[in-house]
Amino acid sequence: MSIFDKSLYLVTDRLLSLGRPIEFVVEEAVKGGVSIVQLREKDCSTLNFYEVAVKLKQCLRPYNVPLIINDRIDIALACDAEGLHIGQSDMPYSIARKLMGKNKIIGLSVENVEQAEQANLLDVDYIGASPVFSTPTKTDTAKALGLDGLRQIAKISRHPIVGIGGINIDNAKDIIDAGAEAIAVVSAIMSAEQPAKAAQELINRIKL
Ligand code: TZP
Ligand code: MG
Repeated sequence: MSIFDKSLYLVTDRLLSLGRPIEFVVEEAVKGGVSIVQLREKDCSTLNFYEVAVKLKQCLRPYNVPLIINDRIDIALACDAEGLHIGQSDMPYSIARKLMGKNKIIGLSVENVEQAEQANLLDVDYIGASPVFSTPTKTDTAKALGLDGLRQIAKISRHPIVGIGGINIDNAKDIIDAGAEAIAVVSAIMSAEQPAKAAQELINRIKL
């Protein structure tokens, strides 16, 4: 069974954590059933990014939950993260694989069917279908795929698919039914009053 099989993937955003430390929200979310965590930082120093990554790595180890670093391969290597997530304009996959090694997880965002076809030529561990729905959390995205776009990608992709963008308790199951193995959320957990409960409810919904 793949680690992406009907899993709940949390992507962090420090601005959406209601003032709580990222590691607090992440640990609560993991207690609620999150099984993969991506540290995504947009506006902090390298030192701060590295320090949060090390803290998260320590916090996730007892739960056996992999830490994926968004974009910054230097941070992923420095904290010995389990994986790296790259977008279409980030480090090319072949270089990322060479630097990370064959045992690490590498995920690649795809925004349309053509990019998913290209990803079929690469040994990425998963693709992130992005964004499924438009979302205020990230506005500089490609056009939303919608469930139809996600279905088209699922039809042709040989990789496990993680859906991201605008996913919440009401549409979580639709994402799995459209062919994704996992759902990735930011605000549905980072901004939840009770992140553990929010995670548990999402998991219950997708495991149906
Ligand atoms: N990549 C595509 S959409 C997105 C990212 C990081 C943000 C998703 O945030 P939310 O709050 O789950 O809609
Ligand atoms: Mg990126």
